[in-house]
Amino acid sequence: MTAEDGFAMVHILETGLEHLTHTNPTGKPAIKGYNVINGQLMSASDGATFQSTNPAHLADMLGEFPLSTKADVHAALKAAHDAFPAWAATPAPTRGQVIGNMGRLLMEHKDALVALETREIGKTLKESGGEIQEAIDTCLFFQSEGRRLYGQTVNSELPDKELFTYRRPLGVCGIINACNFPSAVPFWKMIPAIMCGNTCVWKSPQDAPLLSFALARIIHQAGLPDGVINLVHGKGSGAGQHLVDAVDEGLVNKISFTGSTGVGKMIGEVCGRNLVSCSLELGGKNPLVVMPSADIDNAVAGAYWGAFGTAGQRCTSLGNLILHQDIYDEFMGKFMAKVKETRIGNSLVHHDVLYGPMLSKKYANDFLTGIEMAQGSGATQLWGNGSITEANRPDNFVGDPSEGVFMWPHVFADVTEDMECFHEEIFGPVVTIVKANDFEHALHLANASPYGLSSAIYTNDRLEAYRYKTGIKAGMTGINNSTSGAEAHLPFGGVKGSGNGTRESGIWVLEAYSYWHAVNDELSGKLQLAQMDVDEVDMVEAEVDWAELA
Ligand code: UN1
Repeated sequence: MTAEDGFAMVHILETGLEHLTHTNPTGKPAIKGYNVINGQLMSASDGATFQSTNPAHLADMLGEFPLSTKADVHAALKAAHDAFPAWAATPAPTRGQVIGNMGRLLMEHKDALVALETREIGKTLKESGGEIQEAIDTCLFFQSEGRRLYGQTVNSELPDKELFTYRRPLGVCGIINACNFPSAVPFWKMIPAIMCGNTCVWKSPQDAPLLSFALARIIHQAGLPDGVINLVHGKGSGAGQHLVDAVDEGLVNKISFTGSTGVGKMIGEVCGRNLVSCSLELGGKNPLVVMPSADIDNAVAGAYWGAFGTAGQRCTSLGNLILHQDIYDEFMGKFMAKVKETRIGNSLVHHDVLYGPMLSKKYANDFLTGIEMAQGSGATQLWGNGSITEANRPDNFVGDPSEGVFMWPHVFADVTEDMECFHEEIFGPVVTIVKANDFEHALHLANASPYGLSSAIYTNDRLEAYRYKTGIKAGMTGINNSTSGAEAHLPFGGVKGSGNGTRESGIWVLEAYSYWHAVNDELSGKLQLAQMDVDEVDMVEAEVDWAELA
């Protein structure tokens, strides 16, 4: 917190937004963003900041945000720690009421939040709308969970004794999410976390700090007590790393992370050596199989959306498209016709595009490195030409490509299991296509990558669908559907390289943010020993003389 900063130490609800003296070509304001620690607006302890820019229009700067230091992250952890006892003791239905208020406030501000999300990360307005709605649905689902959050009554093996189970909160949760789902995913994590009575330190994604700041304001307006959710901005190796390091210092009881498999493994190691629970939602190389009995037009539509929707920047995006050899030519004819017609551009200006820019320059650079890797693998590049520029633009690009970071859709065919591009996720608009000889081969290929997040099959043969469903190793499977499209009340997560088996969403996520507390109440007024302490308890039937009944 800087002394010269007038806004530092002002409560989040006591002030409006502070505009920077910066002129954007779009005419939209740039704002001064803050960390939110114990309900107070705070700058970084050393005053350092970073900027958020619109990836569809790089000259459009959304605002400046604190580049949080270790001291800032520790201040946020202290606030979360201090707020924990009172929040954990707040009745669950009351916690649910606050969460319900959040959902209703999000509805009220939905249009503005949708436009803001699209301005900050470039996702189409339609998809931003779906994502904000997912955050709302998550709030509405967990509002009523406040009236359940059930434990159990369990029969005792001893008389005059009762057994119970209770869900208890874990404590302070560190929340780290990626910028591709900057509203739904932090809500997937934090809403069940606070429902269970935990408090949070939320590290916003470096490419979506303004939306995160807006969401933090709204959740406080909904009546969330100070310190229950604390927001710190920064870059991954800074604030995010300080939060993970705090696990080693005993200051964090849970980490929930969505991001790359490499970072997820590092977090898993730190949490593992401290016996701290972690939820890890990581990468994917999601397979989609098309069999001869499939409705080919429907399969083309699902594969096209899975590969290129959100510019391929979902962990559930289609990776390996596995086509049965008998329908290969027909499928590819229809698929490539769609790929070549893809409308790309700035969704704030052109509403009918399939996808917009990459999430940021960093994602653009990483994607181009991935494309080079695919080219080096020896696959056949059927379509795509890297970055879109004025001199290198596909037919249906709309607008001025030099304004943002836009990519061609890419298609690589003749991919085989021994190639690096078969195994490695390339985050962006690209699909790798593999030919399968028969169902067994297709299933083998679908299981052959190191990941196990989402998966799909198009078939009208019910036995084939059943064999795929039972034979695939993945956290999620679509039958005659695309690889993406999570729902707020269904468990989301992966196996193998895609995660550590924890789940988000629905009732299942409660396991990730609570522990079971078993309580026994001995009413007999004496020491009764359980069966494990004595040879036998009084459960044995008395000896009956069956002969007397004869
Ligand atoms: C979906 O498309 O099913 O980061 C949602 C991601 C996921 C959300 C995907 N956590 O892409």
